[in-house]
Amino acid sequence: EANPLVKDDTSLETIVRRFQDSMSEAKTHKFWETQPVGQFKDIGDTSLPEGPIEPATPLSEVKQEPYNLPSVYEWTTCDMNSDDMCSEVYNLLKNNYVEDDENMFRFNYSKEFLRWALRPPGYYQSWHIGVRAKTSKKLVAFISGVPARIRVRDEVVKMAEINFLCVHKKLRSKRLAPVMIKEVTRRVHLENIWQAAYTAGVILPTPITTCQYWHRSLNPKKLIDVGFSRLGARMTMSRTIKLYKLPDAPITPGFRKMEPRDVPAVTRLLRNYLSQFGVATDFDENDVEHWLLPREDVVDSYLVESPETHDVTDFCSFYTLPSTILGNPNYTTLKAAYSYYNVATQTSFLQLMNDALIVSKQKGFDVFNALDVMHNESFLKELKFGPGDGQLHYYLYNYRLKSALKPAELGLVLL
Ligand code: MYA
Repeated sequence: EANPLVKDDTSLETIVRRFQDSMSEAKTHKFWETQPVGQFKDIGDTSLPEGPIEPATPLSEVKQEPYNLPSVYEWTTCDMNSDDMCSEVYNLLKNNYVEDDENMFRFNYSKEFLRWALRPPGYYQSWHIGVRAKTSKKLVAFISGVPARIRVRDEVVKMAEINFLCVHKKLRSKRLAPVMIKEVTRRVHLENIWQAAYTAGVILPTPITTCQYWHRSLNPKKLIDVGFSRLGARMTMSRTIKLYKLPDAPITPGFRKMEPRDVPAVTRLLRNYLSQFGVATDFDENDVEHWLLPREDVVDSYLVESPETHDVTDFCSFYTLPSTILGNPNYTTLKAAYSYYNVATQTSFLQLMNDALIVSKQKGFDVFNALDVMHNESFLKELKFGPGDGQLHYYLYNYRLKSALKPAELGLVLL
């Protein structure tokens, strides 16, 4: 059956963006050309070795003072433990962060989500970097990093995960972003870390892989009313609602919420699953406790505990990331769940993810989103996900791969 989602790949905007993307290698990148990242001109050059592009330098050689900002701005370190500071970051992002190509929706990460995302084990406050206007003290830009271990092939590399780069709408195209990226790089270097991972909707030199978002309608009527989806050809509203109907409760016996006592078993399950991907997160028990234990309205994790053996055999998780609906008289917020890490060993992957859809529907989400990473391809079509118009490019800083990965070879989800 045809999937009636419109955030699909046939809109004029999408065709135009695809064309622009196809031209992007021809563009010059005045900033990115100066950085230790894979350059477009080197694509396909197999003589270049895999690994760090430039060596670590002695810490004494790292620049000790912050980079210069235009004189009307100043650096500020954002203490996410402070409610006021957290609200400032929240409001900057709520009004200025990522929108879809048609400017209909804008991410609205919650304060609790930001606290979770920015304070993992071993985080550095110095990597939560704001820019203020000197006279008004208003926060006008932000960039952040958190520490992570990421395995590339056989090597586990200490990295920074860079996220939430945002410049106020009124201050765009003034080359603030390159200064912010250089400043976060400097502060990461000061902790003796020389690599980073990040994602972006734009093409930069050079993606390690390009993933696609898929969307599973949970509340098709609302999605159509707000313009996220449209009725498919030869579809009525009532047929569409019936198409996406789900059972009231999960199907799999032993399916339950993850609890603190499950951390060791979930860590084993995940480590084993992630070991097969070319690039993947290297989770230990501390990481699993932080990133995967359920937190209300932030992250949800479920597992299957075998009713006979009490072994934990399967696991699924998703995070909560609403979007503001821009300029709609009837609705303000789109409630979206984003697939995070999922592992099936005993239950079929299809049934496990169907149970994830069922619980997310029960929790009031309008849509369940998933990237085509890891083994996700195997459930997307069958569970009535439709391809979205959003591409997500994954990047490594100062680490070269000999060749790009397929999305299915990637075991990493950034928030
Ligand atoms: S991705 C989310 C990014 N945020 C948004 O999309 C929110 C809405 N947009 C904005 O706030 C602004 O448009 C931003 C750019 C701030 C994105 N990643 O200041 P400019 C390059 C990297 O005049 P503005 C996320 O958070 C652009 O190609 N570079 O532009 C991960 C050009 O360089 P070049 C980007 O529009 C971030 C230059 O910036 C991005 O006012 C990972 C123009 O600067 C982008 N998303 O501001 C950051 N967008 O001429 C990299 C534009 O060379 C981390 N540009 O093409 C690298 C690792 C660092 C740590 C290393 C440790 C060892």
